[in-house]
Amino acid sequence: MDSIQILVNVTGFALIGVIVWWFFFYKNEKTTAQTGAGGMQEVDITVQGGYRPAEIVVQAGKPVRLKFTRKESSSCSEEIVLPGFGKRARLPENQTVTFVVTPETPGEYRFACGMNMLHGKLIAR
Ligand SMILES: [Cu+2]
Repeated sequence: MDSIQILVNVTGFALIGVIVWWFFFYKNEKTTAQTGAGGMQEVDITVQGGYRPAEIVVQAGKPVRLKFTRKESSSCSEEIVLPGFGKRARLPENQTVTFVVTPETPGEYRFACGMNMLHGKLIAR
């Protein structure tokens, strides 16, 4: 093997490693909603190529304030849909859009972009 072939092989193995890591080991950042003044659960979500945090642990039966701030111009994330709560809204760039939702029963409540490509969820306990 000449040096180009070695380089191609090393690069290929490195890419395989990244892909394996992504599928099997990458975990979404999980956050527990903070309880703010007035006893309302609150969480700030940054929208940029996905949702950060993408998994939010909340208490069931209590209202949660979700504050989405979209920090990109990509059209993919311009809409947010919370099907479990019948909510949908546009996310203007660099503005915060707030929802108040109440997950009535324990379980998972997903949210996504308008194309259902970016995903996140509330985990109500
Ligand atoms: Cu999208």
